[in-house]
Amino acid sequence: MTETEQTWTEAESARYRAAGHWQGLTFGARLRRSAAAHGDRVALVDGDRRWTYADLDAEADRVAFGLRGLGIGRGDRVVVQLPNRAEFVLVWFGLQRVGAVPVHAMPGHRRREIGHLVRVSGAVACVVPDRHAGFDYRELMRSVRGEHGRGRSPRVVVVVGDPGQESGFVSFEALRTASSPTPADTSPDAVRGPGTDDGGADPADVALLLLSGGTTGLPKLIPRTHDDYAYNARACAEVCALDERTVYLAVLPIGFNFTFACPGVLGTLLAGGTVVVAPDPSPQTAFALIEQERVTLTSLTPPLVTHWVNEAASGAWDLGSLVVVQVGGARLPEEHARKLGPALGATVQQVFGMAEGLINLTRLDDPEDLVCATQGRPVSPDDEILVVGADGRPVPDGSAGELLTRGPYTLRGYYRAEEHNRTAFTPDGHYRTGDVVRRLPTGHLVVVGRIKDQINRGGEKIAAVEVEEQLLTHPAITAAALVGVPDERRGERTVAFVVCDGEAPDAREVAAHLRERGLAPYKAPDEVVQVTGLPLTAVGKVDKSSLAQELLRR
Ligand code: J2J
Repeated sequence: MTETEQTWTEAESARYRAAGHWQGLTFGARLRRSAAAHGDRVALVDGDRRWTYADLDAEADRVAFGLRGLGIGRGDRVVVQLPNRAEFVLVWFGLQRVGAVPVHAMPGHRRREIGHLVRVSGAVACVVPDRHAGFDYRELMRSVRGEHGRGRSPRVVVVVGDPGQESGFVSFEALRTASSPTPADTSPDAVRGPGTDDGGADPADVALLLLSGGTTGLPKLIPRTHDDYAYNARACAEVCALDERTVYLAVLPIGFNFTFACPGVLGTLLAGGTVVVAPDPSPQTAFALIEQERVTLTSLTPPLVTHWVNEAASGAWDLGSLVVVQVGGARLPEEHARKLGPALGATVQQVFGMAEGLINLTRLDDPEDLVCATQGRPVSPDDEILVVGADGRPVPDGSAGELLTRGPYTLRGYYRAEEHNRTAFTPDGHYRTGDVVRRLPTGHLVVVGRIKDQINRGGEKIAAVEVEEQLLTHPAITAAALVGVPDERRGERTVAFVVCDGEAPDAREVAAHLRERGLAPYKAPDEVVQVTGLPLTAVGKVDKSSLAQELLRR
């Protein structure tokens, strides 16, 4: 790994290789193998468009050819901000084929987040749709490039759809067709030279950068290597018993680690199954696809569960193909877990995961009580788990403490974040998750709380500090604290407690201000409450729990 200072030790790497976790294959090479093994099987479905494994492999070559023509190659970072469309997968494997590194952005991200991702990663290009959900991503890219001044970074913007007239903007269609390699070029002998599968990438290289939920002012980037990320996907695929007959429906944003690799898109493709992309997460859209494509596996966040249960109760849909429904990203209330399986006629699996690595899954044959009341156990026998008290010492099983972890697919350092890394990890390399858990004798974990200053709004993570800093840029606000309070639908909603000169702006005005500042809309507080001062703890920090309690009392 070249881009992070902190990585696994030689001894650990050797151990993970010897155990067969790290297989020494890049994603570009894996796609080539899949095409050889499953050529005629359907790999990807988007509406009435379908790609076999052979098609996907050939498409990756075409995209790679176009990327090389733009001067994009090994180690180059490229921000990919695409909604749930097949193009996400085509672009992703095209990038892998030249050894470039996709940076997974979310469709909801705006100028502030994308600008930050471009700056930190040093991205040479971004890939966006023209428009999606009423928003023009070309405008976004123009303002990101504007902010970066004369360097016009990123240099290239690839647009799925109409690129418009801006210089440096090219259409995805032009990229993949401009000068397709001739059949002679793609014959096995001509193409299979060194580096033609993956631009010469090393399996220990960073293959992609994921975005952390964040606890600081700006989100951190998570480096994932070919070896570790493929293991992440394979280990989850094994627990979920994926095979060639698996049909996975991508309902949540496709760039989300859960959807992409737990086992998700990658796990399914590595097993020879079929990935179907859902353009939106509504049960109507998803159920129609489940019927039509005979979907066997999908994944949801808790807020979607109630909608799905209600729609299934209409009896209008044939969901008989569904075998497993995963739920994760935020705590699933036990009552909802108990209803979901019978409502959909499928096995429920709880998923407690993180883009940083560690994935916990309930097992398909776990007794109902474990499935409904725990968040699963680690997928790898080499995941190391510590549950520690405030003194950093392990607490007895059954007691609550902070979850620390290290293992074959958990990061050892954020990307270009040396200072943050000093506190985010223990000296012996355990990642401090900030989650408070209890461990049962079976090894299953129950998430009981959180010590990180992050709000989990139905699976969407919001770093309180990031929003507070932006709130302070409002002319009327002199002090601010963002707090998560219990919410029926999302688990938590955000309340901004503000101290103001004069009258406080209302939630709508605050949202408009934050939008103006370029912040993703989902980070705007659900509620704004004016207070005369913020209560402090004994050590002088804002006492957020007393603010939340005060609100509940009112
Ligand atoms: C409670 N909190 C949970 C759960 C995640 C699979 C599933 C989820 C994510 C994800 C992911 C939770 N109950 N079941 O990447 O691959 C909270 C914890 C955790 C944080 C990670 C995956 N599942 N959480 O949500 O990186 O606080 O990943 O540390 O977005 O979500 O957030 P994120």
